Amino acid sequence: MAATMNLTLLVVALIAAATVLPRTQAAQYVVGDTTGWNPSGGATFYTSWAAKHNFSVGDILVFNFTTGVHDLATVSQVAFNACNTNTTITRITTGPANFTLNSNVSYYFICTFPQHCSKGQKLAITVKASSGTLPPPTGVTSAPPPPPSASSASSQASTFLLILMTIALPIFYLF
Ligand SMILES: *[C@@H]1O[C@H](CO)[C@@H](O)[C@H](O)[C@H]1NC(C)=O
Ligand SMILES: *[C@@H]1O[C@H](CO)[C@@H](O)[C@H](O)[C@H]1NC(C)=O
Ligand SMILES: [Cu+2]
Repeated sequence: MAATMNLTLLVVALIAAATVLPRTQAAQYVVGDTTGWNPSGGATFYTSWAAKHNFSVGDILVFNFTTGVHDLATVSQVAFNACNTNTTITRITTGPANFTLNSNVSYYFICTFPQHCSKGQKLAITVKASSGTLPPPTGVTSAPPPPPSASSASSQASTFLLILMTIALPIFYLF
């Protein structure tokens, strides 16, 4: 009876681990969802879209746009507010574009095609601090699903599994 309960607890723990661990990996967001990256949503469309999500270091933004019709530039906050397209920091001209949020900072995205930014094709993202963990090692490039993302996540996973094994082994010896 006690052994059965222990086994139940073990199964519950394993299911919990399988559920929790993938959440430490980077998330991927399609900017504007089905609307994609263009001014058709109106002036506050991307402000509303951004407000619906929490962004963390390592997350990836997918900007869906047609090459030659739109582009994706990062700019300063001042340039963002003024829709100044002459002082871009980075610029991607080929769509769709994936942009990895590498740092715990604010990112300001605009389209540099005439009037697109002022019509609402602009997105400000604030990447929130990772809760209680060390800052990610520099130069970490986390791809979407394949590699088990940052080393902090994988070491957390290893520690968790080690603890789980330590608990699980004596339970197995009960049988
Ligand atoms: C974002 O984080 C805040 C504060 O932790 C939380 O209240 C909110 O539900 C989160 N939103 C989403 C979409 O996860
Ligand atoms: C962007 O991410 C999507 C989904 O993971 C992937 O299919 C696509 O190949 C990526 N594009 C680039 C340019 O990396
Ligand atoms: Cu545009």
